[in-house]
Amino acid sequence: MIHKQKTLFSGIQPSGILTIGNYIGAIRQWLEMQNEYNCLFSLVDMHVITVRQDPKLFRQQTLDVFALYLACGLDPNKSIIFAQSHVSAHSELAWILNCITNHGELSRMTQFKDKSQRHSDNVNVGLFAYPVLMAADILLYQSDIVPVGDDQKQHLELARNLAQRFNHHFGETFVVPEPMIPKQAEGGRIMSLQDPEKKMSKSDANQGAYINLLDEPNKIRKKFKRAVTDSDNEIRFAEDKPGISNLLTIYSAFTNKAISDIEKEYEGKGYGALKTDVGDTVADFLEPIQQKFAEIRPDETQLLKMLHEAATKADKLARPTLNKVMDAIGFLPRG
Ligand code: ATP
Ligand code: LTN
Repeated sequence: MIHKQKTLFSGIQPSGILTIGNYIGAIRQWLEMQNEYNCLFSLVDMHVITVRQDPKLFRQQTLDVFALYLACGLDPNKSIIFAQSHVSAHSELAWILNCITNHGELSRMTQFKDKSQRHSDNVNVGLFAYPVLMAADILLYQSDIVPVGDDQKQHLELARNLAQRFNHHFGETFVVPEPMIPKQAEGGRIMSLQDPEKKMSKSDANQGAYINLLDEPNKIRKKFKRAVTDSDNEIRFAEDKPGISNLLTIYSAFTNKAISDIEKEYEGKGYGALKTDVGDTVADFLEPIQQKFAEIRPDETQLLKMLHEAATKADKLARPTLNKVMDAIGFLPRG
């Protein structure tokens, strides 16, 4: 179905090379959506600095992630693909939304609790207010739909609450966005290969825990071979078998086979066979993406030009919302 009039917003932090978790949980949906909605896909770089970054590396990584978006098949002629820091309305709206957000609702956020533990030497106010900036990203474009992985459910709920709260106090201003989250068995939450109770994350200190989209084929195979599983040797999707269930989810995502069919296919076979096949499948799937990345990544001038053009388009869409918000609050009009 075509929903040309509907707006979709999503973003990934360029905090490292994307993992297959990001691909399955987010990008795969984006590729389908870009033909059906008015899409904005952002490199949410302002979110990245809530954790300390090396400036040189950060700049490179942001271009890496942009080139990866393109290599995966996101099309700048169909969607607006831009860097959050290039559109200043994001931080302007975030400040305003900060002023209608309660301290208590932010201190309940799981990601904040997680990250402040992991970066206990740098628990900054930005990390705390991160979900408010995310709400600003979404509300600024009057987004109808936000496709994200399961870990972002709580943040999306906050964005909806803030939209409703603002509308209630200052009059109808924002569209209240709907989340679009794949179920866990459909890849809403891909787990770490080393600790299948934890989500796969590109900033994991243990490289064996994730497959990134630029990992070499042999490295991919090795990481899957070493994936942590249980010891009963039965290939079955079950809550008490998080390692095997995760491998089944990944295999299903990259082959489009139903998990129940994969279970049948592997009846009587050992974990080794499944691990080898998942490794081969993922390595083969990523090969053309890696080739495309190698082609486009070197031309930084071109990449920047594309980002600048997109930022101009995003800015044009964002300004009217910001003006409306500022007017509703009672700021003096600008000259
Ligand atoms: P970081 O490790 O830097 O916190 P991350 O790898 O968790 O990052 P984000 O940039 O926070 O990734 O997330 C980008 C998108 O990818 C979000 O929509 C998020 O829900 C989705 N995503 C991230 N990790 C997973 C995962 N393991 N499974 C499914 N979706 C995921
Ligand atoms: N918080 C998200 C990234 C993110 C995002 C957004 C996703 C920032 N702004 C707006 C969707 C819409 C994350 O860490 N995964």
